[in-house]
Amino acid sequence: MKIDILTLFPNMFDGVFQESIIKRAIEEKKVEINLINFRDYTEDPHNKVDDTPFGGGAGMVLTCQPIFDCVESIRTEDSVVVLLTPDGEVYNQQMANDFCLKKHLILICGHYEGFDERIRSLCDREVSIGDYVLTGGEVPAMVLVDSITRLLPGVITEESHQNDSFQENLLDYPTYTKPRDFRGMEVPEVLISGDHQRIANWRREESLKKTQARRPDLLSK
Ligand code: 6GU
Repeated sequence: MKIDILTLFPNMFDGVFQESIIKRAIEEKKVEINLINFRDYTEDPHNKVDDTPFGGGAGMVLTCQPIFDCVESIRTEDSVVVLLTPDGEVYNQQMANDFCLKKHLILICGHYEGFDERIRSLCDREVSIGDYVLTGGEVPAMVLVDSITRLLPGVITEESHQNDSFQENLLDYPTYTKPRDFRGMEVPEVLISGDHQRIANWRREESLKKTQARRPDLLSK
């Protein structure tokens, strides 16, 4: 998969893709990530990418020209163009599962006070990562890249995402490792029983209990 990230702040991504699983996925060519500064596409003599809003109001608004020209120069029939914006569809595991099947994602990071409404017409999807306000779409783009990359074939073992929280609209069951007794807190007996059917039943039960207690909204889906 190829992911192009359109941002005015490519340095914000330093480090995030240079550690751990994403780093390995890039090295193993499971994913190619390009940071594109759309300021490079501006035709403004002073390299401007924003302007004041028509009708008045505070702040600067990203203009159409640099983003249109940038997207039009990189998009193909295989591209899915995603705008990161707090008024987008709220991101979830189902959307990650869907995006991980695409060949080419173009992620557009909004910034400043906003962007020209006509930029939405370029995009196939608009995505928010939750009901709170961030300074821009960069952190959300990192969230999408991380959640999508880990689902790509061969990046982590298939089994690891089978059990993920949210994969069936259920939260994960509790896990334990050695020692069996830590400061009097003991590992549930069933996990040491060696009885795989009992363990599977217990995990399912614990997943359901936790989801019921913490996220009953998931169970009604
Ligand atoms: Cl995608 N952008 C911004 N600026 N804030 C957000 C967001 C996106 N998702 C949640 N908050």
